[in-house]
Amino acid sequence: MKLMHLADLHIGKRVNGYFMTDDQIDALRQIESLAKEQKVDAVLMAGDVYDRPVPPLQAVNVMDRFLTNLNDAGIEVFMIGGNHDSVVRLSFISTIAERQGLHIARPYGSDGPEIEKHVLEDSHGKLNVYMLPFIAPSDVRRFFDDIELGSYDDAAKAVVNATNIDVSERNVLLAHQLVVGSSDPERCDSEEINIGGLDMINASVFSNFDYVALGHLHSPQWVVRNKIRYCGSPLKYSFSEINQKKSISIINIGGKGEVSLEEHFIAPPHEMHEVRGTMREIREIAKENPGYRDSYIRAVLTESVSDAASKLRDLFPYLMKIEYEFGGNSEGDTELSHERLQGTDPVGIFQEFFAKINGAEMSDEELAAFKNTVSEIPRMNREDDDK
Ligand SMILES: [Mn+2]
Repeated sequence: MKLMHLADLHIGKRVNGYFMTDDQIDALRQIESLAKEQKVDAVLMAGDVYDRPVPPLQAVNVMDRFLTNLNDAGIEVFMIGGNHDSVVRLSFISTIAERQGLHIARPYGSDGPEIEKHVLEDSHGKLNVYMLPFIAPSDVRRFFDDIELGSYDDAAKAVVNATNIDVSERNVLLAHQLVVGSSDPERCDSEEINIGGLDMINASVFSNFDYVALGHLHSPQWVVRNKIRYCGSPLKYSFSEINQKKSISIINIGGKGEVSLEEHFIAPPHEMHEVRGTMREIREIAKENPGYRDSYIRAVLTESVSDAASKLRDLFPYLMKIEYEFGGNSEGDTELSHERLQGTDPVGIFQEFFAKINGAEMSDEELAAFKNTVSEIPRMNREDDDK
């Protein structure tokens, strides 16, 4: 069985004010040709199909075209919603779509506590495809009154345990969560940061699956080699991804436990680069790199320049961002980096912030009120999505 694993398309996304839709149309065309050329049996789309719960019209049209073309080519599609999608909206009409070979995951819990399952078949027998759209503990609690579900890890464990998985058959799961194996994941700025790592799920929760097709992290990477993978986003969605090599993952599944990866590369219509220096140095860089005229550029000026935007735009028509770095006042001082946020709990970070702003520590009462609010956030996020 040949499965193309996609995720984090974020159709309709805007990066630094630029709508990426034309780039996305181009990328999807390349993906489509690759799927046909490689004769994949199915495409797995592991969440963040759109960039927002209510995507713009053009984004919906782009997705409609992509899915129709795959369907015309006889390629089945399995799709789940990510934290950016409205799972409810996405799965509208999924019962009818299913008859066409387009399987869109219903919200978790639509048919009880088990993960939604579909069955494919080839010469090796059955291949079960499980689909788990993005879940927070608050989405699953109602099924597990007797279990304390404090973390995303608890929630995922409960959901997997509630699902009857025949380990003698081949099992594939689509999920959109932060799954962590033995080493630290590679992260970037276009992902949503969840302070304190509350959303972390241990890879061992998914040990009964032969392959887990993940979405959420935008850099292609294995969580567990040949078993659990983030395919990454097909395009770069922030300047922190300049050095990432995006790819398209095609997964070959032979008999039970036989999983291998083919990585394919697509050419983005516009590359992404950073230039840094004085105006004179940047002119030099532009001369040495003619390709930068077609690239998205972040320019970091190390001196004050009058009318910098129009001067830079002459050099780089796709200029996305201008930053200044001089006088020791770099942007890094005011931003919380991934490194600083990792391993610190949200309460601790807020206490630090509160003390800095107010010049005094929080009272016990204020602390209790804040903790209470933090525990409500996952629920509030879900309600936001449903608006
Ligand atoms: Mn994403």
